[in-house]
Amino acid sequence: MRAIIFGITGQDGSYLAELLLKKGYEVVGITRRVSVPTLNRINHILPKIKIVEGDITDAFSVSNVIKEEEPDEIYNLAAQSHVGTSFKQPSLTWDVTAGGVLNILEAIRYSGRKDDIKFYQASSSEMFGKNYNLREGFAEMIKYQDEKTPFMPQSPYAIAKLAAHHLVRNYRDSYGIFACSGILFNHESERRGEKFVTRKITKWIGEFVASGMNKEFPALRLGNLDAKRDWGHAEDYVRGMWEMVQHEMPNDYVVATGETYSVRQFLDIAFKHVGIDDWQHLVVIDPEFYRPAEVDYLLGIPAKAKRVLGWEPHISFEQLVERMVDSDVETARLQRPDLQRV
Ligand code: NAP
Ligand code: G4F
Repeated sequence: MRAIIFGITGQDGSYLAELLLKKGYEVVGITRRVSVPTLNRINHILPKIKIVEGDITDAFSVSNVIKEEEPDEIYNLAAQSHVGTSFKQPSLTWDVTAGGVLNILEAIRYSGRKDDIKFYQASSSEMFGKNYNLREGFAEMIKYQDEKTPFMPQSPYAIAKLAAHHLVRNYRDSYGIFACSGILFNHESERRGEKFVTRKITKWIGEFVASGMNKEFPALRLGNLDAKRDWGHAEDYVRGMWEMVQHEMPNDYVVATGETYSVRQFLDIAFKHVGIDDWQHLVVIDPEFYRPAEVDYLLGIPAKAKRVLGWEPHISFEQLVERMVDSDVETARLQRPDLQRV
C-alpha cells in the first residue's frame, strides 16, 4: 500500500506516518518550502519515507504529485490550523484550509484513478462552535456534540473547515469518490505546536522548572481559562483516521474521549505534576490571547466510531497532561546544561 500525507510535518502527520510505516506502507510526505527547517517531528523516520515538495494551495503541484505517486490512500492533514491566527489571517486560512481541499478532490477526480484512491479529510470539532445537544446525566443535563449536532462555526478557521467538510461529502455523493471526514476533537501530545494552549502551558512549566523555579522568570500569559475542551492524545486519534479509511464504506465520524476539562483544570494537573499547587500567581491573564468569538464548550461522543470501527482512546486526560509536562521538563533541562549540576 502507498499513502500520501499532506501535512506530514505537523503533529498528526508525524504520528500517522509512524503508524503507516509500522503497517508496511510506502509513505510519501508533501512538504512546502519555508525558510526554516520543518522536518524536526519526522527526522527519525526520514530515511524510510519519500518527501516531495508541494503546497496544497498550488493546484498543479497537488495534481502532479497525485498522478505521479499513484497512491492507494491520501490523508489531508494540511491546514492553517490555529484558530486565533485565523482571525488575523482569514484569507490565507481560507485558501489553505478550504481551497486546498478542493484542489485535492479535483485532482483525485481527474487522476484517472478516482475509484482506486481513498481520501481522508481532517475535519474539526470547531465546526460545532456554539452548538451542542442535551441529554440526561446522573445529576444534571449533559451537553455534548456528535455527528447529528448542527454546525455553528465561530471563526474563519472553523468556517473554512466546514466548507471543506461539505466539499468532501459533495464529492463522495456526486462522483462516488471514497472520501471520509474525521470530526476530531482536540488532540495534543509531546509534539503539539507551541502556540496551542496545552503545549504553551507545558513548555512554560518545563522552562520554569529548568530555571530552578526562579522568581524572576517571566509569567505565563494566557487568555480564557474557562473554555472547556475534550482533549485526547494524537497517537490514539491517528489510529482512528486509518480505521475510517479501512472501512468498506466512506463515512464521517466523531473522534473524541467523551470527557471535557477547562483550561484551568489542565493547569491544575500540569502544575501539580511538578509539585506546584498554587499556580495562580505564576499566570497573567492577557487580553491578547482572547478571541473575537470563542468556542466555550466541547465534549464529543464517539459512539459511532466505537460501534462501527471499534475505535477506543487508550490514553487518559491525566496521562496526556503528565506526558506533555515530563517531555517539556526533560527537553528544557537538556537545553540548560548549566542547571544539570544544580
Ligand atoms: P499542525 O501541527 O498545525 O500541522 C499542520 C500541517 O499542515 C503542517 O505539516 C504544515 O506544514 C501543513 N501545511 C500548512 N499549510 C500548508 C500548505 N499551504 N501546503 C502544504 N502543507 C501545509 O496541525 P495538527 O495538529 O497536526 O492537525 C492536523 C490536521 O487536523 C489539521 O488540518 C488541523 O486543522 C486538523 N485538526 C486538528 C485537531 C487537533 O486538535 N490537533 C483537531 C481537529 C482537526 P508546515 O510544517 O510547513 O507548517
Ligand atoms: O489550544 P487552542 O488554541 O485550541 P483550539 O482553539 O481549541 O483549536 C484546536 O482544536 C481544534 C479542534 O477542536 C482544531 F480544529 C484546531 O486546529 C486546534 O488544533 O485553544 C484552546 C482553548 C481556547 O478556548 C482558547 O481561547 O484555550 C483557550 N486559550 C486560553 N489561553 C488559549 C490561550 N489558547 C491559545 N492558543 N493560547 C492561549 O494563550
